[in-house]
Amino acid sequence: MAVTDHVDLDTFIEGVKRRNPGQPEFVQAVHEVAQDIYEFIGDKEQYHSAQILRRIAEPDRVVSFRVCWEDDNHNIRVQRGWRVQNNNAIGPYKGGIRFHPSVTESVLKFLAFEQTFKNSLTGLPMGGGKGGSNFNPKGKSDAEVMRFCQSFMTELYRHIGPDTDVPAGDIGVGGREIGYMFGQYKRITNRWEGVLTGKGIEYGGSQMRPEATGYGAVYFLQNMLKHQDDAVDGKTAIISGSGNVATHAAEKITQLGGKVLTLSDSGGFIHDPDGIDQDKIDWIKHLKTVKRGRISEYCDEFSGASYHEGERPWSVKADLALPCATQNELDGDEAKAMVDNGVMAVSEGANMPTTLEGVKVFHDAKIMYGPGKAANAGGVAVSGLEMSQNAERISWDQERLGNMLTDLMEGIHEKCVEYGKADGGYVDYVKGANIAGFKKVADAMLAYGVV
Ligand code: NDP
Ligand code: 2IT
Repeated sequence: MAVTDHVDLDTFIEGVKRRNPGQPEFVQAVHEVAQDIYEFIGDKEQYHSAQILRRIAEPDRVVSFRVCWEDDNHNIRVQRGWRVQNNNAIGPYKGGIRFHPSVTESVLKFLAFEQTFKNSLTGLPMGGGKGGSNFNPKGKSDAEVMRFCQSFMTELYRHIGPDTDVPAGDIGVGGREIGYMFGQYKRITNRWEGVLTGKGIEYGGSQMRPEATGYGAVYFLQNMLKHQDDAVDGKTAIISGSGNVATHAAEKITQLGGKVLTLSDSGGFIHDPDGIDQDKIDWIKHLKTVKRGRISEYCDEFSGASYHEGERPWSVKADLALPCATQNELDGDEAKAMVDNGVMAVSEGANMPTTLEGVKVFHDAKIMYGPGKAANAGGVAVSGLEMSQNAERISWDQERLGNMLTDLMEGIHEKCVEYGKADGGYVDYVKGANIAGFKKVADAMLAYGVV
């Protein structure tokens, strides 16, 4: 293979920007990874000459399609759907589906890119993908959501399959939506197969999948603290979001003896100085998944709590922080306020919730900072186990899956420490996750030659 001229990091990023105009989230995610990968590949000529990073940062394919559906008032509505298949070097494309009005091709490309590294870190054979639509499920009836999901799957089904691409849930896609989409796939193909994960227990879902991302983010936090001879017990935590990931993160923090002070949604955050205990978490789960209400309603139910409209929870003083809502929900100024307030560890349940400036603040302050691609990998890891159970046509019990999840998160933490340890006991978890995730994918790509 010919030795190519190495482009430097700045030139590489300029190229990414030029090739992806109007896609800031995608450029941001590639930038964050490229900084560490450039350092790692340094003089390793094989990665340069095979253009590995350039190839991982160019999705294998992006499928975009029209999704028509009829609302309850008989209006015909038109949405856009996508599936980004980023890389399948180490396994079938794997990653969630997001339904949210903010979904764009840029958002899904960043998520599919991140997913490639995250899935590699789990050690399971899964490539990276992501899909979704700008459909807004808020305020829609069950029947409308069903018709939308069926229409979405009527196009998506031809691009996916249990050995090709296995989607799952993400923002706006939970058990209800997975049920509608799986039902439509089965109906069109006449095949019952593990084509989606996050399914209901009655039809091939895995124990622990609903809990896995939030619990996993807390296990990652626990591992970071343990590495510094510390623990969750007795500490306070600020958490954003109030969906699947946030409520399960809150549950595990509480179980480990921590006190959760905040949760949020896109309208604002609630602050409960008495702590959001298990009864309150159960009430929120019901509010969000059954009543489909707003987090502000918490203050009508529980006295002593306050609602802060249009604000994010990062100004509340606490020991631990878990951003579990969405991308770029924590900026440089907020990160600085957190560090000044004494936050000692951050574990990201969401994908890329911290801006590049925020990451730099955490890094410079040398606090424990677990990036999403490592800290929230428990969800997709249990999805991988759901795929294995479906392929074998068996179901493992909750205890077994619970143990597998804790082991997987410990393994991911170890890999981050291996590649991210620095002087004075500090661990750069971003660097560790990026390099460990990259290496496996890159070496598989080298084995395939130029494909
Ligand atoms: P849910 O739809 O269950 O919950 C999303 C939560 O985030 C809601 O509280 C929502 O508030 C809030 N939110 C969404 N968009 C915004 C926004 N633009 N600004 C402020 N708040 C917002 O999704 P999940 O809990 O599944 O996902 C949360 C995060 O975790 C995402 O980043 C997702 O990619 C990531 N993740 C999820 C995994 C999973 O297994 N589900 C796995 C790994 C990562 P509102 O109700 O107002 O919309
Ligand atoms: O971001 C993620 O890792 C997810 N939304 C879960 C993906 C999956 O395939 O379970």
